[in-house]
Amino acid sequence: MTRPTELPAWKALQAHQADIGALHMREMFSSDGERFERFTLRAGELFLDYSKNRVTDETMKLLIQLARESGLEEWREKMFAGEKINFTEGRAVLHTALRNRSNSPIFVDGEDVMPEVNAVLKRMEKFSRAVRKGDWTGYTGKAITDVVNIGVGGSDLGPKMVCEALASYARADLRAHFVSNVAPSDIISTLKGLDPETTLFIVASKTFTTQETMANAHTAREWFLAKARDEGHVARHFVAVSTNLKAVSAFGIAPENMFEFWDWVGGRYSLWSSIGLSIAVHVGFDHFEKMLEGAHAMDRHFHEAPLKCNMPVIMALLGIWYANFFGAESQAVLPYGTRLRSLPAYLQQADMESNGKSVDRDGQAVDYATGAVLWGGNGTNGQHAFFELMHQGTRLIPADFIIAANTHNPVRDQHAMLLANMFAQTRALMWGRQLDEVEAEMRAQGADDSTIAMLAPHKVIPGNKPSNTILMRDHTPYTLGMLVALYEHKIFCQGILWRLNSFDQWGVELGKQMASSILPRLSEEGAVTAYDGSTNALINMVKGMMHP
Ligand code: G6Q
Repeated sequence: MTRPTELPAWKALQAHQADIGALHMREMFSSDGERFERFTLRAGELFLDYSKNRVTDETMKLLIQLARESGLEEWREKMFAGEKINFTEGRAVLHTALRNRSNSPIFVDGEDVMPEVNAVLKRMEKFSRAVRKGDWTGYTGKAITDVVNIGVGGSDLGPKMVCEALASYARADLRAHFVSNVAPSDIISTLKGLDPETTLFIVASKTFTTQETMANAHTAREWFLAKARDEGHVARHFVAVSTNLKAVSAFGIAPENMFEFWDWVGGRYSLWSSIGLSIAVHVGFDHFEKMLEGAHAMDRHFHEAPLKCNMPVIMALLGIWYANFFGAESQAVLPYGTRLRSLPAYLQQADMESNGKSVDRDGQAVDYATGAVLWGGNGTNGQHAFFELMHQGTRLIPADFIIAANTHNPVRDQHAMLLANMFAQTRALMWGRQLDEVEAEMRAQGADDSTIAMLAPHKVIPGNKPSNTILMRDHTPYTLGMLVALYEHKIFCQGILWRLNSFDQWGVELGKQMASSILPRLSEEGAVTAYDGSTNALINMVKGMMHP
């Protein structure tokens, strides 16, 4: 397999970077009145402005050529067709089937998965409607008021992010909580204030063997039984979402209270499956369905749009341009507003677990950068914290800004302020403030020459910092579905161009294995000697510190 770095387009991009790498976006905008028109695109209800990037027509042409030479279009077909592109685990990658609202057949091992997908959706609908209407009651006949999703990683981050993002659609009398950390304070502080009679637990685990989730689920069960007493009441308060029927039954949850999903749904791509049950209960199944529709619209766009006007493709290519040709090490995601505050954490998993790999599909060590460090936070808060490094630090940090034109909570002109701040940041990052401008401003304010000489260099903002702006009219379940699917496909494209398997996570598995091996050592008699010097010593030290 040809390495990406050996492709003609890669080499051409290297030469091109040497030509235009130092060009300032100020000049690009000044010399081109139509830059915005050419470097923007729409996909359904999402609009992308990528004109504030260090690209020219030639850059985009070469990047598209790189995508072609990497076989992106062929790989895209393979994914949608249900081929087992997650070859290290022998699995198809079909989260797109979960939101396939057109219901066209999708085959895995010769069998159409759509009837099963639809059947589980129907069960989710029935269950979530019953809970919301108060038809599904707790063991004393009271309606459910609190839903606690117990899961971690892919079985937590998605539903949590979506429930927060769609809080405007939720009912105040049906709250959602998320317990993920094995640290006891997580479950204990969540249970405080909850009533076992009106609390429903969703134990969400694809494997149903994850140590943290199982521990939290057992703690929740004990807490529940301390009041309910009778094991027979568990059925009304514990449901499971899993692919592992045997383990679910062993836990004591009856098969009729288990919502299934399948091994072709990766954990970090699972919020569209029954892992989204807490979403359906908290914001309603209709809204959950709208989110699936939005994601499906993005799937179709990704599947059908030509590469040069394909939003996930363009975003992926821009990321590669900076990571591999400018040496950028990270990517910031900056949703403006408060509802999407957990989007960076969600995407951190989606992106870093997928493309944080260093061997290619042939098992060869890569000699080029792969997945960027994804980080971020919501604006305007970030402006008062880490943005300084983006403006004046030594690193190049491409950033995605995300905002809706309208708010669910119109109050005074606060949303206009949010918008103004976001525009100010993307503009300041790109335009900056040059030395002569700083000097002129200081002079106008009456500063003397020596003060100007001393202060001016500190006030220079170099600019030329790239950003994308993703804009939508309203923040709705539909646009949220589109947005999340946009990033999923962006990650897919980058994985293909970097020649990775973006769908396994052996690093995560290793951590799980080691934790299981270490746990019994903590209560074992005598000194631990099984590991390396540091690990042994730390375990033994902690054993000496633990309260009896
Ligand atoms: C996701 C990862 C990982 C996984 C969690 C939880 O792609 O595999 O984050 O989701 O480790 O796993 P379970 O759902 O099996 O408990």
